[in-house]
Amino acid sequence: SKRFYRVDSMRNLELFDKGETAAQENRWIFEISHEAANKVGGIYQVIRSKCSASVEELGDQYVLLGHYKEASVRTEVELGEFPDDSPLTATVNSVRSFGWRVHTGRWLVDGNPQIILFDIGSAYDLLSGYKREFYDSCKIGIPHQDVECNDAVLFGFMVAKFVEEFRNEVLNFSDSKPRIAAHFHEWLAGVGLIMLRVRNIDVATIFTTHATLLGRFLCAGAVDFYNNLDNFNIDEEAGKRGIYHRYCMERCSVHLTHTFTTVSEITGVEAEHLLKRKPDIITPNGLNVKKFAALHEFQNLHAMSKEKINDFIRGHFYGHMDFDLDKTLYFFIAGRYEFGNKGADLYIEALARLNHYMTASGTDKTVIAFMIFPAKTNNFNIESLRGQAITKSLRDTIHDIQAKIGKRMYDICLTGRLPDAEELLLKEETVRLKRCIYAAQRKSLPPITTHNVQDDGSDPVLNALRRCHLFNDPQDRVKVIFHPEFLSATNPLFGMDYEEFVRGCHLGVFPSYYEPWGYTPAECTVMGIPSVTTNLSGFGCFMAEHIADPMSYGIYIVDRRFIGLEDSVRQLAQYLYEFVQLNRRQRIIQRNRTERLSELLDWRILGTYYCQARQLAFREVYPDLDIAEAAGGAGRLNYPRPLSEPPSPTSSRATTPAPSEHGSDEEDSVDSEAELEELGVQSANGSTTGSR
Ligand code: G6P
Ligand code: 1S3
Repeated sequence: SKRFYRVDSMRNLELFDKGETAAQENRWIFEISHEAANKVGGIYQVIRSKCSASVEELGDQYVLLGHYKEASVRTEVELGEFPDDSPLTATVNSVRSFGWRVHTGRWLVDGNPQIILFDIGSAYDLLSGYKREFYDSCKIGIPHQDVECNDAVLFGFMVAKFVEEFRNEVLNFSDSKPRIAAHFHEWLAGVGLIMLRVRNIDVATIFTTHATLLGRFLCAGAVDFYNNLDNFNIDEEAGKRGIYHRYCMERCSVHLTHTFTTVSEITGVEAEHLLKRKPDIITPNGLNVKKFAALHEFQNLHAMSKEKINDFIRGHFYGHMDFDLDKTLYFFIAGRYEFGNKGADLYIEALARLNHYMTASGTDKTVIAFMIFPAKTNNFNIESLRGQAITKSLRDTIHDIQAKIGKRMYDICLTGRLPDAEELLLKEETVRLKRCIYAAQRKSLPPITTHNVQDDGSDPVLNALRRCHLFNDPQDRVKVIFHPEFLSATNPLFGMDYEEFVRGCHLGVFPSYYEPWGYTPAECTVMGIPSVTTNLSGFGCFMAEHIADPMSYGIYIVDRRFIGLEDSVRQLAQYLYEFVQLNRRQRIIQRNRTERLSELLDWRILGTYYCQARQLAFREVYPDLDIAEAAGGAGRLNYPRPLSEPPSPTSSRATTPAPSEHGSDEEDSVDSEAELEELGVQSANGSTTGSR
């Protein structure tokens, strides 16, 4: 199973010299995607987060090519021309002379890379000619009504021509033979790769798929996907779904590229069956860890963000605040609204069981489970807005009274005596408070959704909540809130962006069925928030490979591959229940451990797989050139069982942070040296131990 990749300590010779080596070698890297400076989904996150590491490695030898979308460009890109002595400028001028609108500048993200954006509208007249050439060269016909594919053809032809022109121009700028790599992401960008290959342009090509078209479709239906990978009649399945031409574009890109990569081993196996080529290398997705790094502050950030969520909860549950916020845990699921693929079905089912376990055990804890998926809505619902208004009014009233009491107390103390109770809180202030308290009464239950969902009757999350009877009843220990919109700082209910929200939660729950990588749990990890993932997600498998006991590091991996659905639900419910039983100290220890995994997900480490992928392609295209090994050094990144864990086989079952011997109260003491070390506090013998 390790045939695809190994994580090594890869501070290799060509990394991080800001492109000096690349410039000496006349080596140029183009990265091509529709999502460059264009926020659509996961690929945007891949490219954006990688920019910093790419520029550290390649400097201005690294160039992004993307699709010009005016609205995105306005906020994401600083437009401007490249220097006159750059071969890029000569190439841009050359393609502009065809009448094409080509915009250049720098993407306003960490690393600030050069970006070239093609306005496909300016080549629209050429579409039918391009489609004909495409058909003649690879026999793929694009139906005229498929606008997305038409756009892909225009973009692909423009990119291919640009790279071809660049290949010619760059010869005028250097005596050494150029090495050019063009790295294409996903089938939508594949036409450019196909055209470079069929036109025999001397460029090394890499193609990365982040999911297969057919895989996503098949999984969204009720299909036992992973047990039938070799049984599907793939041509027929693509035809039945009306995506045959798209699937052909994808498959053609995969077979024509010099190096083929996918983001995880599991998607590699999928590609082997559905695209009929085994990836040459796996390129796992990283993050720009520096951006999330809060050093020792991340625990405080958790507490601060949690307080903001508490405020929202006070408003949402007004009239029903019969649970203790200090003993409340926040869970959440978030992502693209693919109910089954993202495992929302499993999450809700497991929450229902957790509710039962908690009620039966008589716990005084409460779980509030958020579901954040964008769905069609008619704005926020009145009840949610009213809740926030009512608590705000109470807060403001108390604030006002508090200030007045303080002033009265001061004036009375100045006279040399202590105030009586009735001098402090006046009758009219009691009346004001009573009015607020009466306004905060309600007969109805707190809503299970914050918005008016358009397809309320058929919405899968709402229906699952109804089926499982999760209605925020007072006796429920698990309360639920469906927020059918992505979070933003301007949100009138939360006023928090996604990152801040995640920091304030206790556990991210992502029990996906179809998840080539899965950025959501990875983001939790670098913020020191534990999460649940599965052995069908690229991220989950990657973590399992590198961490001896993922659970004690706050990575819970649900088995969705080798056991049945009912058993997976039970396992998830059990994980959630075990998590609920941790006391505060144990949660703090676990968050410290989770955050320590960040290095494993840093592009500065994982970017090396991109390096290796390019080198494989370079070797094929330029066999006569001396190409250095990308992955050097030893030191496989490995996370052993934490020190404070009892050694195996005592814990034959992987454990969460070892429970204290003295019970499990919230403020339980931390006894062992190792646990003190985990907490980063002064130990009994006086030495200060850090968590790093
Ligand atoms: C962080 C803060 C602590 C706080 C704790 C709450 O660790 O630094 O001051 O007590 O969060 O943790 P909890 O898991 O209960 O939200
Ligand atoms: C895909 O986006 P998705 O959420 O549709 O690409 C992402 C980036 O590689 C990946 O993280 C995700 O699993 C895929 O599914």
